[in-house]
Amino acid sequence: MKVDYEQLCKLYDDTCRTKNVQFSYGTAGFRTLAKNLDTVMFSTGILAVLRSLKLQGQYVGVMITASHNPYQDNGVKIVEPDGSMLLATWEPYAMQLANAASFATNFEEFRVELAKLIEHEKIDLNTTVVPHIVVGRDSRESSPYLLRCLTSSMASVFHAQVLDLGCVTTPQLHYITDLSNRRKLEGDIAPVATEQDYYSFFIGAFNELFATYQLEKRLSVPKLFIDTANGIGGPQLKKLLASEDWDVPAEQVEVINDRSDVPELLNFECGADYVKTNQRLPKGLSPSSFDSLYCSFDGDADRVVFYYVDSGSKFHLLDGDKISTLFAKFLSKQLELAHLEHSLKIGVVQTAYANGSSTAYIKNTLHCPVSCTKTGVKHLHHEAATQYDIGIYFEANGHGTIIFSEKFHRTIKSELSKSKLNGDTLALRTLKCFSELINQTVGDAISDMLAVLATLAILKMSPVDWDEEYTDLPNKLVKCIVPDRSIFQTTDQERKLLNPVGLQDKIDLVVAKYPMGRSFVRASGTEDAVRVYAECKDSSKLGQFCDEVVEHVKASA
Ligand code: G16
Repeated sequence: MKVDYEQLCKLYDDTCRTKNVQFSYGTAGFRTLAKNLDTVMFSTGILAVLRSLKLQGQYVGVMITASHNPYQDNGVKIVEPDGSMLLATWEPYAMQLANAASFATNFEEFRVELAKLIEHEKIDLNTTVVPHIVVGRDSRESSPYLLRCLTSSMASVFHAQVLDLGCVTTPQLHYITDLSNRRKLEGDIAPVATEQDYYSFFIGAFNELFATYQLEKRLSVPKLFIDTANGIGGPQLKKLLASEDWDVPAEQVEVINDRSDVPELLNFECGADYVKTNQRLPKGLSPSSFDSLYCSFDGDADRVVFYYVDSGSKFHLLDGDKISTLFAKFLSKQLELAHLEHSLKIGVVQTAYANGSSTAYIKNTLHCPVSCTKTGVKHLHHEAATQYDIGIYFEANGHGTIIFSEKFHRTIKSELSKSKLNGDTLALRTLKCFSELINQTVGDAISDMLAVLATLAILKMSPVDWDEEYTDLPNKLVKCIVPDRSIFQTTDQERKLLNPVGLQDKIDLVVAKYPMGRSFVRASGTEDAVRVYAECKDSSKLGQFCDEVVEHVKASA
């Protein structure tokens, strides 16, 4: 490959307008005001190409999104060839390269830093390998311009082949990256993966699960309302609902907050983050129908939370904890029915935000192991994939999926071949279908929603039955704006503060006053804020409890 440095220099000068800003690769990649992202996009495009070269030209994904953030923000993250998040050891490179572009006074200085990275990773630029990149973006107004900053050097300087998916959800980008690589392995003539593959695959798995139980293709609730946060989830979900193979009656599903064409409406008083944080209905919904089920996606459709309203007009949230407990209950039972409970290990992964009641329910009622990791699906995903054969992970905010191990697939295949001779295969077939219905690459609002709907239908559970499995402790999440959030450093999976010194002791004293009290403080990795979480037994004391912690945070900041 002949790298055209003259061209790279020109693009650097034209593109990198944001200078002398320190960038960090946070919970979900780079994320900040869209107008400050040109430089980061430029460097991230180069890094994605280097990652692909390092991996012998496999497809590497890049998604332009700021997910739940307000419409003025944007962001970017890199996806590994298997659809997982960028390898942790490459995150520092992403930062180094972005900051080199930001602080360099000329192209030569940037080129020196780039050369160091190439040498450090022993990437051979004199290769015949062609880098392959898949790019996608959510519905934000700033995304087309940022896409140009991102991709400008890919083909013209590094001779990369770029597959531009246009507007897609984040999980679609992850899924298509993974599928493109699997197809590439099968031979060069294999067609590149498309959005249509995504719809066909997940609808197919949903239909098969219903067929396995000989269930009529109807939802178990009279109606499902889906709030798509005025983001990219709206149009993409509608494509799924319009697919030939989707045959749930149209009158059972209504998509609301689907104005992805009005940029300012994105995540505004709607969507998963709004509903979870405020514990109330989103804009556009009134509690008209008490036997309906509702759900909300976030701006790029990688999170989902459910809810319903009871006959007394009370709002009930069925968040990520409730989703993971529903799946844990269902899949544990299937393992038992298949007599595999001793050979395959099922477990749940949570973060500090998980409601204390959910953790107790998983341990004491379901008798499943529970792990706790830091916030950020990359941490949960890793734990789920390495510790369990069925690793269920959900953040309370609705971001999660289930990872099925190689051993799981081998075991199910072999048991299914044996049981053909012995008769009852229902539980085995259920486990197999479920492992296909759940997006294996990343948390996915659409796939998670289908899996919840199928589970409720099979178990014949209403939203009330689901909710009544355990009762959440009253809880509150507050965003606290401080001058410098980087001083808030944590330990113990973010459950305790190390810095500012002395603040944790003050929080502990507050917590001790409230029965079943728990509180923690951490800096957000996606917004310029510190998050304060509190839960306790008595809902009438919760506000005061949270306020006391917030006061200490503000005084220490
Ligand atoms: C991202 C991450 C999630 C995380 C959330 C909030 O979600 O993918 O794992 O829970 O940010 O993170 P923080 O509290 O650090 O701001 P999304 O949906 O915004 O991509």
